[in-house]
Amino acid sequence: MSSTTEKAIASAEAHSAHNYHPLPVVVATAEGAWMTDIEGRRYLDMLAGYSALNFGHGNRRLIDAAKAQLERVTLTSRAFHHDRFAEFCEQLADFCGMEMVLPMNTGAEAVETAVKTARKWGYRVKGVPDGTAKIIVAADNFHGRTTTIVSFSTDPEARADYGPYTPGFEIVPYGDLAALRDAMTDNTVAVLLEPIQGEAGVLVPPPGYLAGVRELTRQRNVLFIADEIQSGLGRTGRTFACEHEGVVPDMYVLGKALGGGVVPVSAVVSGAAVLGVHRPGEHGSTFGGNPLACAVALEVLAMLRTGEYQQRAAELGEHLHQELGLLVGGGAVEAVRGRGLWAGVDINPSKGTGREISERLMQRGVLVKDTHGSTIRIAPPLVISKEDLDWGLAQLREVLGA
Ligand code: IF1
Repeated sequence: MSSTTEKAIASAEAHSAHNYHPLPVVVATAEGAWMTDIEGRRYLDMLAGYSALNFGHGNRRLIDAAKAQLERVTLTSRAFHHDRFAEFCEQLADFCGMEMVLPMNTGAEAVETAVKTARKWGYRVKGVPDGTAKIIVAADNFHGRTTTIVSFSTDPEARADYGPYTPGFEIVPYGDLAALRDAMTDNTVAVLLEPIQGEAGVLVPPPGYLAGVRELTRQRNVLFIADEIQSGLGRTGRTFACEHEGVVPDMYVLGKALGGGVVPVSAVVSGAAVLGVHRPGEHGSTFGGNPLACAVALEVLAMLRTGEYQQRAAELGEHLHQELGLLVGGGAVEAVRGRGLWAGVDINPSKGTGREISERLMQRGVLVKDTHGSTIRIAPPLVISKEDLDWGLAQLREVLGA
């Protein structure tokens, strides 16, 4: 590491809370699937901002849409209408096959919105006695970092020392339909799940699970809330990860890629009977649904409408999983999970921790992120070329001595 990079990192450490432990790279510019650091070294981005950068860095269409909107109007607050709002909500609802949208900014805010909406729906529509609503979630979930959301996390790192915790959540093992059925009561208003668990290590549920959840929730008049913040909008080779099982939830929670890697944009999308429960003043956000956010997200939707990104993720994803599959059993890799351009790779601990593997990949010009000890996550921008993907995989093989 050179002194310029060292200085930049030392300064960040001196002046920011240590709630992250970033790889020692200081990015200055980026384009497509590539980032360049302050010393001119280039890196292949195999993380894509946890799927926020599905369309790559500096995507021309998205930057142009943002620039055009910057010159018109950027913020009005929801105290007034603006001329991109209706268009955005109409387009997003239609794109999701739903009726209503409630726009927010970050993923955690959208999850909070889903939780509040489900509770209110439970009291006003389902008829659950006030203050008794229960929401069922899965073990090893990751839905964000607000006080309420970490209340139903099972990850001590994310949860410890943040109590007292919000009640009203039941945790069941992910992928276990019987446990879910047993946990349901008359007070259950919703089941909130990631259709593929990201932070847990890109965990794909057993076949039939999501369809089973859909069936159980329908039978018990319970809302099925799919947190597609990371899995949605092309990543898995389909628009939504739920589609792999032909499942349509009652509510989509979207974020990350919806903002095109340009601005934070999140939303809850559902039928009118669900989001229709809110009345003026009962929920909101200063920035949610702002003109700049709507303009960028509208361009994201136009791009996704063509299906080309989903197809790319499906094709390149098949290639990625084929190549990673070859490493399994060879001593270096214990397991590979995922769908589309999204993989969790369990490294044999004898090869190093996930962090060590990530650092060695960084030295070779590839950026990934570890999770839970010996797992690394691979999620390149969907615009990555096959050649670049192959080059990145070659670096992984080198680092693993495979
Ligand atoms: C961090 C993980 C990824 C998410 C799902 C909601 C949110 C997230 C399914 C909240 C956010 C992020 C946040 C980021 C790390 C990251 C992450 F490792 F923690 F799990 F992507 F894999 N639902 N995921 O994945 O969205 O409020 O952040 O916009 O450092 O917290 P947010």
